[in-house]
Parts: sequence; C-alpha cells; structure tokens
Amino acid sequence: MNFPEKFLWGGAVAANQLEGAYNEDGKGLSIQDVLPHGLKGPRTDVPTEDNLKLKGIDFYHRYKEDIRMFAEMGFKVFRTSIAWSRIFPHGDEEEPNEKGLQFYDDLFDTCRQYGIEPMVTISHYETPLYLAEKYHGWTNRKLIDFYLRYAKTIFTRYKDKVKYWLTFNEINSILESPFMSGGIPASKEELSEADLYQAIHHELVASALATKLGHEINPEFQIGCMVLAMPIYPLTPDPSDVICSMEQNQRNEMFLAVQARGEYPGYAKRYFQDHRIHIHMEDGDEQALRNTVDFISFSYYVSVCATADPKKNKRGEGNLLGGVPNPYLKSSEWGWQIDPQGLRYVLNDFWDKYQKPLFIVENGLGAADELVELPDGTKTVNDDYRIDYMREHLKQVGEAIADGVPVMGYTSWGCIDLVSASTAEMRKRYGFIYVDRNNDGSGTLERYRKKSFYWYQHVIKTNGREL
Ligand code: BGP
Repeated sequence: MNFPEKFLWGGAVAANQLEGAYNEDGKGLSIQDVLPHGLKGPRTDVPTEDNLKLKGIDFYHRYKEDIRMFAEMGFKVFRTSIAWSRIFPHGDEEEPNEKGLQFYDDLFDTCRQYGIEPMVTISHYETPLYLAEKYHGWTNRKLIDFYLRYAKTIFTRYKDKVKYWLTFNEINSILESPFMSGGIPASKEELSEADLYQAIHHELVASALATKLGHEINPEFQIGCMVLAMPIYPLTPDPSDVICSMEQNQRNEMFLAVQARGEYPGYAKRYFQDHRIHIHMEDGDEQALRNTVDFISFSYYVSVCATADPKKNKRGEGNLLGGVPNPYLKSSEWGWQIDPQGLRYVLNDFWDKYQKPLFIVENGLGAADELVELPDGTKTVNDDYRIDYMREHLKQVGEAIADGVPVMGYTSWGCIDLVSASTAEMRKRYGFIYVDRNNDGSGTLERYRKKSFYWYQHVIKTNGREL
C-alpha cells in the first residue's frame, strides 16, 4: 500500500472517557458526569459511584506515561478533546479556570516533546452540565457566544502548540442523542423537530464562526468538521429502497454539506419546508456559514441499510445512528456490523462531493479482551481479531488513496482502553494498550502492551507498506 509520505498515523480519545479527575482543579460537571450508563440508561441528578467516567483510566495523572507509550508506537498525531468544563466550569463565566488551562499546556508540551502533533476536538459529548440545565443546551442561541468565548480562549492559549482542531465531535449524532451530542436535556422523542433543527443551526453557526476566529488567531491552523460517517445502502435494488437510502444519507450528511460548502443544500431546504420547520436565522448567519472548514474528518465504524418496505424496516444494533442490518456482513460482539469496503466508499464519496482533504479520526473494534500471562511473566492480550479488523480497513484506505483521494491521516479510536461512550463500560475495549480496570470499578489501572501494539508500531514504521 502506498500511503503519502507525511501521512499522520496516530490514535484518538476524548477527555471525558479517560481523564477521570472529574472534580479536580476547579473542573465543573459535564453532562457525562451524570450519565453512568451512557445512552443505555437514565441520567442521574448528581454524579454517582457507578459512573466509571468519574475516574476514567486516570489519564489526568498518568498522561506522561501514556504518551510515552504512544511515542513508542511511533504516533505522529494524538487526537484528544479539551474538557470544556475544565476551562469554563459552568460554561457561561467571563474568565477561564487557569488550572484547567495549565493541564492542557502540560499535556500538549508532553506530546510535542515526543514529536507528536496534538489534534484537539473542541466539543466531544461533554457540554458543561450547567449549560444543559440552565440554558437547555444548544437550543439556546446564547450557546454560540459561550462556545466562541471558550474557543477563543483555547485558540489563543495554544496557538503555538496545536495546529489541528475539530469543532464538534460527530455533529450529526444530535439527530439520535440530543443530550449527549447537543446538551439538550430531552430525549429524541420529547424534542420537536423545530427545536432540534434550531439547535443544529446554532451549532453550525458556532462551528463556522470558530473556524473564522481560529484562522484570524493563527492562519496556520487547520480546522476541520467531524461527522459520524455511516453509508446507508439500499436494502434491495428496488428504486424505492434506493431513494429511501438517498434521503436517509442526506439527513445525516446535511451537516457536512453546510460545513464544507457554506450553505444549506437544496434537499435540506425541501425537508424543512415539507416538515414545516422554520429555522430562526439572525442577520449575518448565512454569511457566517460561508466560513467553510479546511478539511473533513469523520468516524467510521459501520454501514447499514435502508428500505421503504415497512415490514423489513427493523433497526439493528450499532453506533449512535444505526439502521437496518446488512445480510452480507458480520457483526462485532456489540452488534456493530463490520464493513471495511464501506470505508473506501465513504472516502471516495466525500471527496467527489466536497473536494476537501479527508482525515479518518476514529475507527476500530470494540471487543472484550482477555489479559494473559506469558512464560516470561509479562502480561498481554492476543488480539488478532483487532489486528485483522484494522488491517482490512487500512487496506481500503490504501485503495481510496490509489483512487486519488487525498487522505491526511488515520487515528484509531481508543488507542488506549477507555470507558465506552454508548454503554459507559470498560469491558468494551479498543486499545493497543490494555488498562486494568473492570466494569465494577476494580483494577490496578496498570497498563499492558497488547499484540496489536507491536503490529501498529510496525505499520507506522513501514508507513503502511506492511500491514
Ligand atoms: C463514537 C464516539 C466516541 C467513541 C466511539 C465508540 O461515536 O465519538 O466517543 O466512544 O464512537 O463508541 P463506543 O464507545 O460506544 O463503543
């Protein structure tokens, strides 16, 4: 496989899923601190002990050791998020929390020491809880100002340390999870489509204005959008299924179209009209949206199908969006269907439509690993299944590059084991590094190199020539 010379190999995480230290050094509560069971269970009023994220994998205190291990694998880039509530504990303060800023100074300095380029997600499912409770999250236009104040603070502070920025993690997942994704304290069923799309509009304006602001602060910044990419294939060649899949794809992809092209596409305007959705726009919003991103980043785990036939329209497991299972594909232990070729498809599709460089910022296999002891006493995980998964996906990235798609890099999800987002458990592991922590909260937090650690190290060393 021929990967470009400067290809950015690395791994990705999110603050709330690994840092822990949920109330240290002035950090405020985030929505994750009251979601002990992820999307699968109810919210609590206050943080409760069964919430594994409160301690995470204690990255807040152990990041130096962890980054050293990433460097040992040869990472060129490390994607993490800044926990918004470390910088602005409530979200609406005038002044930031210095101790929170200091933590990320140290973290980025450590990355740079090892020649690892940090990539920062500004908002990764961790809106300050106060903004959710007091302002009803992104349904409130005031969130645009709070977000921009936060963005300005971190852009200015880290302008010489961070070059790559992503505005919102999986921005389109708000369609399914308004609370986790948009800080809106309501379920999908409770929220009207008018309020949902108003919140989306606020996020899109915020993302565009942050892109503009970032470029003013440092013209060298590379600022990307981040979407959940999930091709929706027609379940059969019946033209009604084809149109059904087209419309469902458009619903997810509208976010990308606005951020990459700078305006709402025709199909979105039609959708708003047909569904009597009136988005309240203020003067200057349309102009603001024209600040398009420098590149497109996305997560890719699954593909699904769509059908116009109500009898066959049965939703399967998998990812935050989801759809009808594909009869040709196998699933992971958590029911997520595995489709390496779908990644080549997405890369080609996005490049053809938007003509912006692409970055795969999440991909990987969540599996229950078994820690075993080798004769020499060291412990490891023989995760050949993870290696197979990643090899097959990387082959397809190579195919897309051969198709002429400009791919900037690849950061595998959860490069070190962390708490899962949808189910908030430790048992579902993605890492090259095993962390001794279990669903019941027990464990020493020791780190162990899995077999995939050495495999990925070799992939990076050979720049993907040997997978
Ligand atoms: C994406 C999120 C991540 C992440 C990943 C895996 O949707 O951006 O935060 O966790 O999916 O999902 P899970 O942790 O539920 O297995």
